Amino acid sequence: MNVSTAKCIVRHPSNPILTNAMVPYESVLTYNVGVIKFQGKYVMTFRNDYGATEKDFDDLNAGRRKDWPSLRSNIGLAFSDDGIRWKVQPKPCFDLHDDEIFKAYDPRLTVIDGRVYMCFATDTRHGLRAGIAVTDDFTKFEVLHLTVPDNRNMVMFPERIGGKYVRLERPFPVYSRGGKDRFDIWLSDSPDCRYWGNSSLVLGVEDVPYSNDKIGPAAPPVKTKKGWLTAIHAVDRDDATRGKNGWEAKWTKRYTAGIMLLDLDDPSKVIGMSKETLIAPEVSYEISGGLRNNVIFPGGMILEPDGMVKLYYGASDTVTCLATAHVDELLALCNAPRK
Ligand code: BMA
Repeated sequence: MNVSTAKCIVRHPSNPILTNAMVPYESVLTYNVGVIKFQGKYVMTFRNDYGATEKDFDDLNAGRRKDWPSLRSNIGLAFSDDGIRWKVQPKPCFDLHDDEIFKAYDPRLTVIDGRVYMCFATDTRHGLRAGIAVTDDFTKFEVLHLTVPDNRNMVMFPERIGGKYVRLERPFPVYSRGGKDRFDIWLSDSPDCRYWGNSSLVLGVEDVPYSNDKIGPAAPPVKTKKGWLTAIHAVDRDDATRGKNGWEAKWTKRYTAGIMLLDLDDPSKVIGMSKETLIAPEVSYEISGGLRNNVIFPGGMILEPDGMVKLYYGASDTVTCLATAHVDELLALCNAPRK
């Protein structure tokens, strides 16, 4: 499968914009972020993996150790004045673990009615559950909701639609989809952000020409005149020719980013979608030197007043990067109908 990055995408020259060297507490991987503009600043929450070093993985690869280093995760917080240069705060802002929940990770941020909602994934004893927490100050978080397993990659729309909170999500159906990854994007709504229902299918993996495995929501949607513009991630897998690529023993998947447009009034309706990838792994920090090379995992998208879009993504499950494009070019890629 040939994939490439759309011509309108510009990778920022300062990439990677977040690395573990910028984190003042234990950290080995800093990736998969949520980003918002809030109270005059850019705010980022990021997945911070710790509990092992690059040397542990080198030792594993060289046969000097046998066991996979046990990585733990918490969620870090960073602020920025320009969305490019980030200052990581002295402590992680969110850490969920108890007898049932092992960890929370992959945070995505959305501001709704002046409050900050953070969607996240959790690994638990009884499966993977997606959660939603709300905060006003990034210090105190109230967990409003956790799905039943298995669900992940949840993102919220930045305003209520038809009076309801709305989210995109990615459940993991197994039995009815052949017992392997054939995972799709769904939408649900809620009157209060705690009880969710009215679920409907938005996009099936078979509708995405550059995926042969699974898809998922990536960054929370941004509102444009033509519709809700939102990034997705898509996986293509090649077990026959891909082997070790990164610190892991075997990594045969590739994660790319795509872009689609949803109807403003009925966001379960896809009204435009690029048939080609938006960002494919191509440059050094995306294709080499990481935990799992060839992973582009967007989690934050900001539409600036001048029409430029900032897209933040995890690269190689190791660092965080920024790419930009003009909103009109992204809409053109979606072949948006004229309104
Ligand atoms: C997904 C999640 C992400 C990760 C991606 C690529 O299933 O675990 O956190 O970035 O795989 O490894």
